[in-house]
Parts: sequence; structure tokens; C-alpha cells
Amino acid sequence: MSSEWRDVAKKISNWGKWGPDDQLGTLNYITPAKIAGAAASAKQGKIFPLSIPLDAYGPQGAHGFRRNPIHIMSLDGGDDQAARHLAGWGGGTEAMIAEWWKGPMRFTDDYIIMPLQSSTQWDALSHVYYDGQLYNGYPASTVTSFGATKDSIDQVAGKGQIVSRAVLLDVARHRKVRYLAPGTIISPEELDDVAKAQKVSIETGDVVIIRTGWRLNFLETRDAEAWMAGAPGVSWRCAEWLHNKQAAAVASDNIAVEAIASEFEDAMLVFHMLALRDMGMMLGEIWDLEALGEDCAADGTYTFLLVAQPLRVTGGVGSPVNPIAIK
Ligand code: UVW
Repeated sequence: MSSEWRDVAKKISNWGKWGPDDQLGTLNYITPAKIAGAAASAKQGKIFPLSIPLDAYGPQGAHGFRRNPIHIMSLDGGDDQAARHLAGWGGGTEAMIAEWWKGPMRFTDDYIIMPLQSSTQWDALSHVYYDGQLYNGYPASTVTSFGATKDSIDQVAGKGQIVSRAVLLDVARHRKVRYLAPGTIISPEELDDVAKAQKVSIETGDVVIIRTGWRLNFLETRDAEAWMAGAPGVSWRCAEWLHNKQAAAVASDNIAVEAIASEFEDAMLVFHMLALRDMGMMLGEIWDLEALGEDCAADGTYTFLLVAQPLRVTGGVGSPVNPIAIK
């Protein structure tokens, strides 16, 4: 059994750094001065939405606990004659539609049913735990059937916390491939090489966004199971790299930021454990970085303002997000 990652976990732990009650973790690096500075990196008025479509055709496979979002219409354009057809139906529905439909106004309504982790998303700090504890030492039992009472996504959303400067590290373009080969593991040394080639440095409070091109693999194959199992991504060793850079958060275009193939025989998703639980660093997953990557390569500007507020889901352990990069 390897204890190497546990030694690193102790070294990079941020527990207590922002006080015993902290639930924001490395988002604390985003100060008002940082936000004001980040706003200055929006110079050209170019906007890049970084979410994938929120629909039933996304990259979630048919495994146990997640599905693609399901969108259902509860009132549509075919309900124009609803008041006439409901005459005699009785109850509140007939009365309401008769009243609301008496003039020319009609409206449409819809629902979305989805796991909060099934599309472009943020993982909240309560999404992963080990040895019975979450970030900052809270017991895992604080994530109850009613939701996370500690380290939840609404802690972040309620404070409007995810606005900062972001840096795109385009690993796929650096390697001159459309997307990384299945199972590729990105080392911290490679992140340094990419940053150097792009002439950017990571500053305290930056959101680091790593492009693997893996979104293109899904669009080509539409094979959700293979897309997850073969996902390239960062090595567990990149957690310490991000810690040393004092990054505020990290995001990527794959399913887990890290490569799914484990570097340890006896532990999965080690980067998740180190980032979320030990460092208190949120992970952004399944982001669409294609248009942004092309633009950054074209103008040589890999830094921008990022506005990526999660939904304010009370007790949520994650949230869908439509991140916006502004150059
Ligand atoms: C897990 O893999 C547990 O979660 P995600 O990749 O959505 O963070």
C-alpha cells in the first residue's frame, strides 16, 4: 500500500489556514484586489461560454448514480386551446387556465431533472471525503440526507466567490494533437512547460484551466463509457503544484480534471482527495474549452476574466455552471 500521497496530503493541507470555521478553502485567495485586477484583463469585449449543452445527449454513461439531464416541457405551444379542452375538467387547473387564457397571452414552462454532477459543473468541497472527514476537518456525517451542512456549494454561491483571473494551459495544443490519447497523465513538469511556451505565469488567486481536447473525443465518438474510462488528465502530483502556485481553483474539459486511470494500485481519484478534502480547492469538470483555446492560440493571450458562479443549491455538493471567460 502506498502512503506517498498521504505524506503529500499532510504537506499541502490547508486545514485551519483560514480559521477553524472556513468553508471556502482556496477561494480565499480571491480578494477584492484580485477581482479588480482580474477585471482589467477583460480588454477586448470577447465572451466565451464554457459550458456544454444541458441536454440528454451529454457524456454521462448509464452507470449507477448519474444520468444526462432530462428536459421536460410542462406547458408548450400545443396548449393554445387548453382552456377550451379543459372545460368541465374541474378543479384548480381548469379554473386557472380559464382565467389566464381568457385573453391572447399564452406561456410555456419547463423542468429540468438532473444530477448536479452530470454536465459542466463545480465540485463543492463536500463532494469528496476520506478517513471520515471533509475539508477543514468536518465529519463526513455533516453531509446529511438533507444536504451538506458544511462545505456545501451554497457557501460559495452565496458569497459570489468565483470571479477571478484565469489562465488557460492548453496541453493538447502544446503537444500538437487535437486531443490527448486515452489514459494520458499530465505531469506538473508538463504544466510548467506549457506555461513557459505560452509565456504565462500562475499568480495567487488564479483559476487554472487545463485543456486536454477530450471534449472533441466525445463529439467524435459519442461513447460515454469510453469517454469516462479513458479520460486523460492531470497526475495526482499536480495537486502540490497547484498548492505551490496558490491557485484558487482548477478546471478542465474532462470528467474529473485528473486522469481516470489511477497511478496507485490501492487508491482511486487521489487528486480529488488532495484537492477537495486536503487543500479545499474546487474542481470544475466537463468544461468546453474549444472556442476559447482557438482564440487564445490566435491572439497569444491565455489570461482572462472568469465569471463562474455555481447555482445557490442549499446543501448541494456541487452545481452546474455556465462559466464565462471574458477577454
Ligand atoms: C467523481 O468521480 C467521484 O466525481 P467527479 O468526477 O464528478 O468529481
